[in-house]
Amino acid sequence: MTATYSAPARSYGVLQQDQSSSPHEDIAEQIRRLGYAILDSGFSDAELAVISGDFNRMRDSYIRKWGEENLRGANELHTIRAAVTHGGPSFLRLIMNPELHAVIRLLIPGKYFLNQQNGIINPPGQTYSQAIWHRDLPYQHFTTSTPLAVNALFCVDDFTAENGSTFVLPASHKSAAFPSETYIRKHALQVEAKAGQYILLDCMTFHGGGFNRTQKERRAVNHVFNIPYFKQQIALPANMSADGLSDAEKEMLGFTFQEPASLDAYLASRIGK
Ligand SMILES: O=C(O)CCC(=O)C(=O)O
Repeated sequence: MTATYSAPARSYGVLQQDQSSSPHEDIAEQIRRLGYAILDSGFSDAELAVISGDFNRMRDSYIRKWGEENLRGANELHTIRAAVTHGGPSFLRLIMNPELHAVIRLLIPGKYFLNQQNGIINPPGQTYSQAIWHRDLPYQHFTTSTPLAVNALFCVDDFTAENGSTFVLPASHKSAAFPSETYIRKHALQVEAKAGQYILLDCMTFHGGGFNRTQKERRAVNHVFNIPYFKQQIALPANMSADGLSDAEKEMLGFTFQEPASLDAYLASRIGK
């Protein structure tokens, strides 16, 4: 049993201590130490209603375009890939949210950009592709001193224990291997969050969706932001126009991180640097 009386207020033998002087720094520290945290997006109720409506519209047209049976056959029926390339301005707003970047900037020093943005549906009473333990850099077994990528799962609906809110294995980004079954049984934790919040993870934290025991779908939009050395899940710049995008938006979507196609192009990109 874990008792919850007051923790010691003083320490001895401490030569180094993290400092935190803002809510964003508190969140960044929790992600560094435990691998997960919750962040308020600051979107108003009216903005959340628009995002919710846009999510449904995007999903309907995606299924019409790619076909329900095809998507089911590919185990993709509950995932809407590359949302920003076809879903409209709400999805760019989710990517560029200032609260989100106030935290990611503290976690990833230097440049980072969007690797992927996927709508995720946790369907009632059945399993789905994300409901199994995984890292968002899957098949990778190593640890790093700072995150190489950060996962931001935007909750379109409330995430509750009943509707299969996300499970995390706290601090699992600190060990290369997937933990034992006993460890998982004892330490897996289900994170509840409100619509309009992001569940943030160090991308190496093992996590997975829970089982939705309600009658309603539970919707989310997942984002992975990574250092510019990784390729995107789907090449976003090749699938959307840069017209009307600011320089910051182009950078975040990867337009400025494409690998030069030739030596000529590489040398041209270095002129004046
Ligand atoms: O749906 C969830 O709760 C988890 C989603 C997830 O694991 C992912 O998109 O990587």
